[in-house]
Amino acid sequence: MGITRRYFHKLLGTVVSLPLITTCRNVAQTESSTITSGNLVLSTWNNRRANETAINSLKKNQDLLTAIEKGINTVEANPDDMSVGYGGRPDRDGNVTLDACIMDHNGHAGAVTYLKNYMHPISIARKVLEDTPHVILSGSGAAKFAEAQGYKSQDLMTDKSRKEYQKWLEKGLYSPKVNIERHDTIGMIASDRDNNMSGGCSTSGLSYKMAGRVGDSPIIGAGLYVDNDYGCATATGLGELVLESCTTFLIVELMRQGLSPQKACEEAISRVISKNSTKNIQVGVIAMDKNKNIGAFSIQKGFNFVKSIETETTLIEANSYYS
Ligand code: SD4
Repeated sequence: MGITRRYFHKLLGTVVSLPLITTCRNVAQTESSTITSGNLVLSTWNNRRANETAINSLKKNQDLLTAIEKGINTVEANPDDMSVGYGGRPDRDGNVTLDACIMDHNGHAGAVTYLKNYMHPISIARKVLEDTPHVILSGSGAAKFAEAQGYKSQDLMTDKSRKEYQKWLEKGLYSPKVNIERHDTIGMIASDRDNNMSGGCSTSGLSYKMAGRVGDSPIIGAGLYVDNDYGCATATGLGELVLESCTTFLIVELMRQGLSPQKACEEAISRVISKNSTKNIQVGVIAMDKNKNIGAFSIQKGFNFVKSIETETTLIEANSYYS
C-alpha cells in the first residue's frame, strides 16, 4: 500500500544544482512590511479567522503565546479544515494524529507529536513549555499529560473525514498533494508592540501517512523557529523535505547573517530544491524580522498567507520558484 520512502526519493529524481544564494525565477514582492511598529501576525494559508483572533488578543494586551494559542485554536476546532485538529484527515490506519509546537520570545519551546484524540494540541504544547522540564512529549505520554492537565479526549473524525477515509481505503495509495484545498496546516508567527516575537504550528500532518509518522510541524527548527534577536519563520508543505533541511532554522540564521526575510525564504526554498527534484511537491515558508519586515516563498505556485496588522487583515499570494 502506498509508496516507500526510498521509492519516493526515486520519484523525486534528478537533483537541481544551485549556487548558495540563488536568483529565483519569480522574484518576490513581499520584501518589506508596511509597518515598523504595532502588532503584526502572519499565518500560513488563508487562516483569516485565526489571524484576526490573534491580533485582537494582542490588541487587548494579551501576551504573544495567548494570542497565538487562541488564534490556532480556532483552526483546530474547525471541522472544515481537514489538515488540522478536529476533522483532520487520519493516518492510513484511521487514526487522527496531531503534531504541534509553540516557541516564545525567550527561545523556549513546547511540542506534542503523534497525539491522538485531543482537539487542541497547540494548547497542550504550550503546557509542555510552561509546566514541564521537557520540550517534546509524544504519543501516549502526551495524551497522559493532556488528560492530567484537564483536557478531555474525543473522537476527532467527522462524517466527512470518515467517508473520505473509507473511499481512500478502496485504493490505499499514498500521494501527498500540492496545496490541498488551500487552507492547510497553520503556522503562525507574531510580533507585538515591543517587537518581541513568538510562533506556533499545528497540524494533523499528511493525510494517510504511516502510523507513527511525525512531520516537521512540531519540530523546532523545521516547522517553526523563533530567535527574538533576529526573526522567526514557519513552514508548511511536505514535512519530510522541511525536516531534512531544517528550513525555519536556516531562514532565521540567514536573517541573522543579514539577509532580508524575503531573501532568506527564497534561499531556504532553493536549498530544498537543490536536494530534490521538485515536480509535484510543495513547501511554503513565511518569515518576519525584528523590524517587522516580512518574507514568503514557496516551491510551487498556490501558496498564500494572511497578514494582520491592527487595522486590517490581508490575504497575500506568495511568490514561488516555479510560476
Ligand atoms: C506535515 N508540514 O505534516 C505538514 C503538512 C502540511 O500543509 O504542512 N500541510 O508534513
